[in-house]
Amino acid sequence: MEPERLKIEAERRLPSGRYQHVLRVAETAMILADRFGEDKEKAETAALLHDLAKAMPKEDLKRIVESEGDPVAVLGFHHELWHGPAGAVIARDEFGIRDADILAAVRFHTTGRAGMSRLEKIIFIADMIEPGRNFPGADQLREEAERSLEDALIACSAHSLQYLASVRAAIHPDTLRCYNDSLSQGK
Ligand code: DGI
Ligand code: FE
Ligand code: FE
Ligand code: FE
Repeated sequence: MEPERLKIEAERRLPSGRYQHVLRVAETAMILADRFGEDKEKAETAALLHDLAKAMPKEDLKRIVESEGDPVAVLGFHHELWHGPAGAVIARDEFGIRDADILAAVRFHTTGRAGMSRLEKIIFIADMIEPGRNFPGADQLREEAERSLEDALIACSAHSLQYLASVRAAIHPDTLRCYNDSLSQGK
């Protein structure tokens, strides 16, 4: 699907602040794709789709995830974890996206997982370092992403785990597996 069409859909489904985030993730993902040898069009498509379900009511997200049998077992966790898997279903069923790598990048963009593809890593990282993110430590994550996708994944994953533990949030197994697996691929 054309990026312009995806932008129109994202704008229609999201509040303007969230839509601007999606545009910045797409720009960042294309830069990372260029830097680390991934297909830029795929990176842009996955980025424009990644938060498509973010503004949907919890009940709708739950219904969509349940209809797939909750394959990545997110329903027992905070509802923030539901919009990725739900977004992947919408991308497939409403947008006709057939590329498994793009669908995985959308599905796992919040938790990450073990054995992520290059495209999945790019979306996971771009989501955290897009220029609108200004949490403490964001610049250090951007610096890592200048040099190495693997090291940026370690840094983003560690940052996310530390944050979640600091607010006493339950950590999804895929979030943990992403971190453990990233260590074995980095420096
Ligand atoms: O949708 P975005 O805000 O752009 O970003 P996101 O989808 O990466 O993350 C949404 C939220 O999910 C964010 O506040 C961090 C949180 N999160 C990520 N992994 C976990 C998690 N929350 C819990 N409880 N457990 C996790 O493993
Ligand atoms: Fe998200
Ligand atoms: Fe994220
Ligand atoms: Fe996002």
